[in-house]
Amino acid sequence: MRSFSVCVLLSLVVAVFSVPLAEVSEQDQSFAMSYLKKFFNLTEDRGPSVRRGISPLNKKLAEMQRFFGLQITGTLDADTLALMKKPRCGVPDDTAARFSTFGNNFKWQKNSLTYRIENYTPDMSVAEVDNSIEKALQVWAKVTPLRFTRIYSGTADIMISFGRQAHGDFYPFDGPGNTLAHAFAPSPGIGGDAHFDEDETFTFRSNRGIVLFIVAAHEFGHSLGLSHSNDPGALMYPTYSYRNPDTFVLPYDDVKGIQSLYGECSNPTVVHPKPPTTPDACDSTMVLDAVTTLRGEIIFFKDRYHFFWRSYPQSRTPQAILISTFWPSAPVNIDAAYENQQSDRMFLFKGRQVWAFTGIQPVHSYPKTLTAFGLPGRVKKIDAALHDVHSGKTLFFVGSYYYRYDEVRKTMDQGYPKKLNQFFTDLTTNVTAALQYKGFTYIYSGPYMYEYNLTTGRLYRVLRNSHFLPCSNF
Ligand SMILES: *[C@@H]1O[C@H](CO)[C@@H](O)[C@H](O)[C@H]1NC(C)=O
Ligand SMILES: *[C@@H]1O[C@H](CO)[C@@H](O)[C@H](O)[C@H]1NC(C)=O
Ligand SMILES: *[C@@H]1O[C@H](CO)[C@@H](O)[C@H](O)[C@H]1NC(C)=O
Ligand SMILES: [Ca+2]
Ligand SMILES: [Zn+2]
Ligand SMILES: [Zn+2]
Repeated sequence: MRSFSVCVLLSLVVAVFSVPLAEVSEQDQSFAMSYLKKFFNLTEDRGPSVRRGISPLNKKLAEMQRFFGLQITGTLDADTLALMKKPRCGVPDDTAARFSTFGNNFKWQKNSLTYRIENYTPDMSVAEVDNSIEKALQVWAKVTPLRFTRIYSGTADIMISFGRQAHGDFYPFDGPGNTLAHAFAPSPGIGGDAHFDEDETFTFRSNRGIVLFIVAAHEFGHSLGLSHSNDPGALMYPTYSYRNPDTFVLPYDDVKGIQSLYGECSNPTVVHPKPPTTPDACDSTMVLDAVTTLRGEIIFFKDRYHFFWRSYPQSRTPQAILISTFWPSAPVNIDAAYENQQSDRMFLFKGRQVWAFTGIQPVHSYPKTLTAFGLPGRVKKIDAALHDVHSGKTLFFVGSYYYRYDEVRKTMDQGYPKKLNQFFTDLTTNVTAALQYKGFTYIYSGPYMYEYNLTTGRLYRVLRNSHFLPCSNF
């Protein structure tokens, strides 16, 4: 069983901004049970923990919550259920941290491997499928001595096929949603093979379906001997997220994982882009891209990721989540963000464009240009934005100036831009992010955050960027 891996993608319903469940429906209960049986080895037998009053179910829930960085309650709360319903791969989650492998017994004993595409999905053109598969294998070849040769007949090391329901092994697919694909770890016979569920809608690069390249690259990770990582930025993370295939670079954690099995690239003269690492929310030197409230929570943006601050009674380690997990159409490396609570919209800015979302739903007619949004044409990008609930005005920070926008009249206020240090005294560098929370105004500049009263301009405190996060480093 350890050599076998299944990729399951549960329906794309994501309940992000959820409240604790008042009661869990019977359906959700049994859904959670089968999830834990499948991925966390929940067994029916009555172990010694039952006598101590902790049910195996609560223990497994806690184990799962620890793996995903959720608050460890040991109960089926809303966040836990939402995560269970997210698209994911079906390999049981090894509770070891970061990358893990199936062990040295499950790796190829050669560096030259063959693959064969046995059939095609009608969702995409033949050329698109060929390209997706080839590119997905090259993801791994680029960082290892592994080389892949395509064959058109006979048995390849990696046999690739599309099928629905029962398709010739003991692991039938399940119709649209849920199981997406599965792959078998290195071994003779079925080992290395990857099967894709024909009942899914695969796409070449659109975020409106399942990007075949991303799923194939993840599956081939299993075909080569990797199991799951709990690094949320890793390709081998259990849940599926849309990623742009044109800019995809294998993350650092996966590079370390595959190189632990096969060693480094044998051709080091080829320069590859630096593998992305996942930012640590508690790094005291981190400069955030943007910060905003969203329905009572605070979201911090950094690179391709966001972190949440939630009003939990208990603290937990903040976990980086890919921006695309919740907002597939949103940009990465954003400039600024703010929330207008009255219209229930979150705005994200990058370059000359602005995107709008209600919760996780994109707002029609966006993205817009900054000019269409009401900013003067000379503004090429903004550094930060914050919405003042009290006055209903939004402040835009641009270099050493700031603008004030009237959300009702949809125009900039007269007399702006103003010099930043005329009002926000003590700010010596440009603003990197801004936030209003519980009446206080927070201006982020580099790794610091300045706490102001927006009525009086009085500076109260200078704090670390991680002030709102449950970090123990300040
Ligand atoms: C699953 O749990 C059973 C019973 O607790 C145990 O015997 C078995 O080794 C576990 N399997 C894995 C793969 O951890
Ligand atoms: C601050 O903003 C101004 C205007 O956009 C720019 O010229 C300057 O380089 C920025 N300074 C820093 C330290 O980023
Ligand atoms: C800001 O200053 C005004 C005027 O002194 C005061 O009424 C208000 O309570 C202050 N706001 C905060 C958040 O302390
Ligand atoms: Ca399916
Ligand atoms: Zn997987
Ligand atoms: Zn199969």
